[in-house]
Amino acid sequence: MNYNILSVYFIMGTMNCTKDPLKILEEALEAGITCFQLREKGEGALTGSVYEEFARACQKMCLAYQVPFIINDDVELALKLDADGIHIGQEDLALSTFRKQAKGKIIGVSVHNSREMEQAILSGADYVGIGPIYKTQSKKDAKPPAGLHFLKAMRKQCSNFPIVGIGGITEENASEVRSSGADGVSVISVICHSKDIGQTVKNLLLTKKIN
Ligand code: 3NM
Repeated sequence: MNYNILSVYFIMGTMNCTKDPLKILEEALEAGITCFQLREKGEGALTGSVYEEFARACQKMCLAYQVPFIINDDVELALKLDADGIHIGQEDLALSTFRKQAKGKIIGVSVHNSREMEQAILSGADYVGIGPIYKTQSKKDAKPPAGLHFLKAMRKQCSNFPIVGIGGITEENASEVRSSGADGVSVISVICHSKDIGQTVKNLLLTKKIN
């Protein structure tokens, strides 16, 4: 997997949006996000055919911008739509099912401790999401912030493995997340709630490893 796709990794579901989600996605794609994950989860999430239609619309847009389209958690839909990949949590345990059925696709796994990190790599993940780095409002069952300390420790443990940081990341703190070992930053609210999505994405793209 090309590490560069993790650089500015936008995650969104309709429940994260206060304006038209497809408009938000289009603005983010136009500004240069490097990856998109559909995460239609939690209160008010779309289901059934409406969910599938929305997913197809997101996929079509990502394809137009040549940006990978990843689906959170839903192996069945990811296979049905021939998505570019799937992102799973520790509870989802879908890695082997997806890998068997979808060779060459991207698989991301959320990890919260050293053992989970090791397990994800052994199971064949392509990248891991480490978080929440900071406090987040976007995930109700988020664990307490892991901080940069954990990120640094995981970078040390696995020197070359692709890592994306997640949780409470903003234009202001993205550089320190990169400096602590993340190959990219994963964000929901800083883009979904931005008054100027184009500028926010550009600012995130400009953030760099310091040192
Ligand atoms: N996963 P925001 S934190 C989807 O820690 C998600 O695994 C997390 O949203 C984890 O950028 C999180 O608005 C929410 O903080 C990230």
